[in-house]
Amino acid sequence: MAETLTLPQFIGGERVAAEAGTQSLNPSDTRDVVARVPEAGGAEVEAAVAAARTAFPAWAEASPEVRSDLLDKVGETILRRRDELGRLLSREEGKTVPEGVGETVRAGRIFKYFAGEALRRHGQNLESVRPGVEVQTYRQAVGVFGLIAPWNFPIAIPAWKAAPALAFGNTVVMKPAPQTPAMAAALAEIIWESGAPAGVFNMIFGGGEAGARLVQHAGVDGVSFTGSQHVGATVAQAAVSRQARVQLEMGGKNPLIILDDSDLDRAVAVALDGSFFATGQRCTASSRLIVQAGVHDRFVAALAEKVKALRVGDALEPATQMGPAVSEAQQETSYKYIQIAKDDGGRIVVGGERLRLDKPGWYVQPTLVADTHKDMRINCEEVFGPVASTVRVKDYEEALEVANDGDFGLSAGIVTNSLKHARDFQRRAKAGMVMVNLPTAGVDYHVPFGGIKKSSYGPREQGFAAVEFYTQTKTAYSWS
Ligand code: UN1
Repeated sequence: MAETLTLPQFIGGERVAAEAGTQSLNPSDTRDVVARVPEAGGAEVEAAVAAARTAFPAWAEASPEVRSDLLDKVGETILRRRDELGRLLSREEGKTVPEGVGETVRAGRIFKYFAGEALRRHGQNLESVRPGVEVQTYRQAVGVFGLIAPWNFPIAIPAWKAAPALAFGNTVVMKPAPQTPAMAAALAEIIWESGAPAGVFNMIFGGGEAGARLVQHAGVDGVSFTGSQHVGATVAQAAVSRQARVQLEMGGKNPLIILDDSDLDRAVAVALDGSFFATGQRCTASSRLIVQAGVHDRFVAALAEKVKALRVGDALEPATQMGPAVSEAQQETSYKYIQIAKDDGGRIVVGGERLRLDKPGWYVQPTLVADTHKDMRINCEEVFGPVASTVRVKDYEEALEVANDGDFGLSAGIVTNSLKHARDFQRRAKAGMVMVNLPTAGVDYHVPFGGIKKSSYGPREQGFAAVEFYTQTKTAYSWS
C-alpha cells in the first residue's frame, strides 16, 4: 500500500502541524489512506487571514514581473511533475490516470497563462468629453481572497482560482475540499517552493465550518466558490451581507441534443464522454440526452453498447476506463437517483445494479435510463455520477424547449450536421457555454467559464474574463 501523507496547514509561511482531524481515502481501494489532515478551527482561520492581510500591500505593489515569474515557475513545476501529480490525483479522487495527468497539465497551463496575464495591460486611456481633460482606468488588486474549491477537479479548479488572484496582486486563503487534501497540499507546496513570499498564499483544511468562518471573515475581501448550489446560496448571502465580492460556480443539468441528421458515431462518442468520463462527476457533464425520434432507438442501442463495454475499475490500473465515485456519499447518490428514475417509470438500458469488484471501493455501474419524461426528478436534479437519461422529442424546436427547461444553465450541447440548427442553438440555448458536436464537458482555460440561472453567480471565471473578478477598477481624471 502506498504511503499515507500527514498534511499541515499552510499559514503565513509556516507549515503548522496539528492533530489530524480527518483523512482522505483512495476511492478505488478504501483500505489505502491517502492523507491525514488537521481540521482548521477559528484560530487557524484567523491566523491565515491575518497572514494574507499582512502580505497584501507588498504583493500588490510588487512589479508584475515578480508575480509573473512566480506563476511561470509554478506552471513549469506542475508540468514537469505531471505524471507523479496525476497519479496522486487519481489515487485520491478516483479519475483514471490519463484524466488525472490531463487535469494536472491543464493546471500547469493555467499558471503559465496567468503568468502572461500578470504582465498585460488591463487599464485604458481615454479622451474625456471635456477639453483638456484626460481619463484613465486602472485595474487594482482587491485584497484577500477566500477560495473554496471542490474535490472533482482537485488541482485545476484551485489553479484557476489562485492563479488569477495572485497574478493581479491579491493574496489568498484557500480551503480545498476535505475529500482531496493531498492534491491541494501538493499545489500549496509547489507555490511556496517556487518562491511565494510568506502570507501571499495560505491553505487551510476543513469542512463546512471552516469554509463558513472564511466566508464570514471581515478580513476577506472576495470569495470564489465552486460546489453545490445549496452551499453556494449560503456563501453568497454571507458575502453580500458584508459587501464582499462573490463568485459562485455550482451545479448543472446539462442537456445534449441529438438530432436525426447527426453523425451517429459522433453522437455516441460525444454522449459517452460527456456523461460518463470522469465518472460523471463534472458540473458540465451531459446528464440529459434529448434525442430526436428518427434516430432515438439507434442512438440508445449504440450508446448502450459502448456504456456496457466501459471497463470500470481501480483508477490506477491502466486498463480502467472509468474510476469509482469519490466517496460513499456520491456512490449512494447515484444509486438513489437510479432508483428514483426506475420508480418514476424510466427504463434501465444498461447498469442500474450495484457493482462489486475484487476490492473495497466506491464503484458505480455506468447507467443509461431511457424513456424518461422531461419533468421526472432524474431530469431536474443534479446526480453528479455516471448516470444519463434520454428524453425522446419530435423535432428541433421541442428539443430546444426541453433543453432550456429547469433551474440550471451551465453548458448545453447539440450534435447535428445542420448549420441552421447549430447556429440557432448557439443563440437560443439558455446556458453559459454552448457546444456543437462536442461534449458539454471539457473546456479551454483561456476563455470565460460559467453559466446562467442557478449554475453561476457573479463575474465569469478563467481566461481573459478573470481580471473582472480579481481586480477593481479605478477611474482617474486629470487636467493640465
Ligand atoms: C470541464 O468540464 O472541463 O466542477 C470543467 C466542475 C466545473 C469544471 C468543469 N467547475 O465540474
